[in-house]
Amino acid sequence: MEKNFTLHYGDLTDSTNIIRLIQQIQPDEIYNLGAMSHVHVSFDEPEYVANTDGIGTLRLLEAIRILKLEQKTRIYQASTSELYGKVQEIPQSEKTPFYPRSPYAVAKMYAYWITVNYREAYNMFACNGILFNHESPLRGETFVSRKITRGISEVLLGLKKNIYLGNLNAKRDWGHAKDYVEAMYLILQQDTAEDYVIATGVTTEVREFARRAFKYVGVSIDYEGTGLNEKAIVTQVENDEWKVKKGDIVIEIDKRYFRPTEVDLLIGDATKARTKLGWSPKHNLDDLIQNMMDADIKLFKKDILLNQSGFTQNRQFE
Ligand code: F7E
Repeated sequence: MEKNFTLHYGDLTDSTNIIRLIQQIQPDEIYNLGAMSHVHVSFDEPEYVANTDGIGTLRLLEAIRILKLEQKTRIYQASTSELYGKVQEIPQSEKTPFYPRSPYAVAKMYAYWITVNYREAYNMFACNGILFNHESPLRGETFVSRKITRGISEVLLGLKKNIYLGNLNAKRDWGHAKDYVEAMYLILQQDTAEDYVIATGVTTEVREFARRAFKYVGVSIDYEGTGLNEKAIVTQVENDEWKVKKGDIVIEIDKRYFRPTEVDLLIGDATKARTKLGWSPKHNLDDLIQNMMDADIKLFKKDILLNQSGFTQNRQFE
């Protein structure tokens, strides 16, 4: 069988490793998605994040230059809507000024500009994709979308009573990761190296994401109370398979999930990607929620079956 995929050990904090790998592989394209990407966690390990997410990008760019691969190897830098932080403009486009609000975003800001600088200084094909939140069933368990779809699945199946969340007011422009990887690929296939915003142009509150995810599985909720006392309460259940009933409290607030500085509102303007790349998302938020809910319900049903047959697994992440 022909082998078309090889894994290598790599570490963005180790220049020697990066240089040796690139020398060995002689890649046509590099997609730098490597990062400590959890915004809240970045407040706890800011130096590590600066090293990996910021200087890590520099190490890749330098490796290409040291190896004289500037004219062969194209590089995509995973930039982020977190750069807009305390937004200076609505919606956010390639021209909107940055105002990062976390050690993660500050590190990514360095990575953004060093990518631009190497493109201009050394004529490298180096591009930033400024991607807004993109999710899928593969999303890490601690990001809010997955925390909600996993949490709801556990609640429905009677594995836990409720979900603890932080700031329900935050608004995000959520897309499906499947669409976004296509955009990354297209960015590196162009004649000229440029930076692009990739977004759906629709923004939704965390509160509404959770409401829609419950709704998809036939459970209606209402929110009551404000601030730390806000709760989501079940008002109707249309599927008697689920172990929830009217009056159950299914979402509560825990202040430890709030960030020292928050990004309140993100909504992207992907006009440039639409016009120049011919890119537009094929999936909307409801498609994404359905895909994630279906996958997580299946996952926990499988866990229950495994547990019943004597296997134990621990999926308790937050
Ligand atoms: O939070 C709020 C939270 O952690 C979204 C990363 O991939 O996308 C991601 O960054 C919002 C925030 O993603 C909880 O305060 C409420 O306002 O899912 P998230 P993020 O911070 O937007 C960008 C594009 C990246 O580049 C990042 O690498 O949801 N929120 N309650 C919560 N967030 C979490 N994690 N957990 C909660 O309980």
